[in-house]
Order: sequence, then C-alpha cells, then structure tokens
Amino acid sequence: MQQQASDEPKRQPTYTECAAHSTNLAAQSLFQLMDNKKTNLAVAADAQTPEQLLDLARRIGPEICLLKTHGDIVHQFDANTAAELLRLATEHQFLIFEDRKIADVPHIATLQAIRGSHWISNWAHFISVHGIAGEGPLKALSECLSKECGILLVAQMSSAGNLITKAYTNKVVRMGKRYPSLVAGFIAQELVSNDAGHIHMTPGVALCRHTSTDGQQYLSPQQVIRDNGSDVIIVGRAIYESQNQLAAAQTFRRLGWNAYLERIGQANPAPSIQFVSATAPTNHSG
Ligand code: 5FU
Repeated sequence: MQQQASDEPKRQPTYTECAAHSTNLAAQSLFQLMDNKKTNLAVAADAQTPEQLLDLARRIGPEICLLKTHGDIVHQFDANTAAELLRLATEHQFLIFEDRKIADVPHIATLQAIRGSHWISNWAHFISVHGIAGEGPLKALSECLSKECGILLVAQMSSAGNLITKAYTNKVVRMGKRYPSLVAGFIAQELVSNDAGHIHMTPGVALCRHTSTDGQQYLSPQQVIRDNGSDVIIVGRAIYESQNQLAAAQTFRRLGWNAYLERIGQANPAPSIQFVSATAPTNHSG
C-alpha cells in the first residue's frame, strides 16, 4: 500500500460519510459529532493539576470535538477528576482521548488500559497505543475493552529526529486494519490509511509551520487538514498557554473547520468581484 500523502489524491468524503465507513464505534461517534458540532479541534489539555485540567475543559469545551489528556502528568488525578471530565464531556458534547501511548507486552498493556491508578477505559473514549510491541497488545485489548472504546495507533510522531520510518508506519497501519472493531484510527502527520472509516489525528499544530526549541515540529491547521488529509487537529500550548484560552480555541476551531470545508469543496466563496459587478448596474442607474 502506498501511503505518501504528497503523491496520492486526498480523501474527499465528509465526516458523516466517514462515520458510515467506521467499524469502530468511537470513531463513528466522533466523526458524526464533528459534523454535527462543526468542529475538528482537539485540545491537548496538558495540565498538571485536576483544577487546571477541569477549568480548561469547562472553558474550551463548547469549541472542541475531543479533549486529549495525559492523566499521568496530573498530580492527584482521581476518580472524581474523571467523573467531572465525563460530566463536562456530556454537557459540552465532546469525547475524551487519554494519550497513554501504551507500548508494553500484552499483559501490562491490558492492566494499563483497564486498571492501574487511572482505570483509563472507565472514562476515556480513545486510548493511544504504540505498535512497537507488535500485535499482542491489540489482541489482548480487543478481548477486554468495551466496543465503545477506540484505540488510536501511533503511526507517526511530530518530534524532530523521531525513529519512525515509512516502513514502520505502513506496518502499523496494516496491523490496525486487522482489528477493525478495536482500532479507531491513527495518530499521524498525514493520511496514512486508505480506509475512510479510520480517523486521523495530528498533534504538533500551531498557527504556522515551525519547530520549537524543544524539537516539536508544528504544522498549521490548513497543512494538516486541507493538504495532508488528516481529520482532527490536536492543539496544546498554542491554546492553553494563551492569555485568552477561549479566543485561541475559537481561532483554531475556525481555521480547522475552514480547512475541512476547503478539502471537501464546500468552502464559502469569499466576497468577490463578481458580487460587486452584479450590483454595479443598480448602483449606477440613478
Ligand atoms: F503522538 C504524539 C506526537 O507525535 N506528538 C505530540 O506532540 C503526541 N503528541 C502530543 O500532543 C503530546 O503528548 C502533547 O500532549 C500534544 C502536543 O502539545 P503541544 O503543546 O501542542 O506541542
């Protein structure tokens, strides 16, 4: 399978059409939610206390389709935190993605997903998993996770100098296709699966392309959604470090959504010369 985004035609279906192809229930719900709510923005809520995490979720909840968490960087993340996150998710209509990046042998992968200190599968709709350990973790997770939970396989990373090769990405995608009801899609920088039901999410998003001093490689929403064919922009510091988190989220929401409309050929035409000339006769008639 050839997966280079740059030399393949981009996928054109709407999110609703993608939902109809999804064999994982979480991917199906998210695609549909995105079209209904008109947002493809996910916020990486990398807060370090439950209060900061919940404050951010309350503030930007109305703008997002997905809240991405790292429960293990939150000091004293507990069952109450998870319950309040779920309540906010229902109130504001977004789903939750715990970016745990499980990468261990099947037995441990399972415990990390369903037990441990965070009981992730009790509150997260999506959990990320690396392909590095092979297929075993997916097989084990397919036997214990609820059908409403989706695994996102890390097929590519945004960090400078990461060790992922194109061959590795292709193998991860092939592996994901063998678990159609478990695997929701991929964390990637571009479209990597030709299955329209797979959701693609891209971290490393800022207003313009650049590399940060700590080696995070950022792309713009337009590059991610319109040019690279991904479905969801994941934005972290560009939103939660902003003076006005809500305004920043609204800006990314608008940019991400417009890029999607352009991709599917439904972008509103900008006011143009045609409009001016069409009204000109009236303006000049009197
Ligand atoms: F899989 C990946 C990846 O390749 N790059 C990432 O940056 C995940 N991430 C996550 O997206 C990372 O763990 C952060 O939670 C977030 C990016 O945050 P930023 O503040 O927008 O750089």
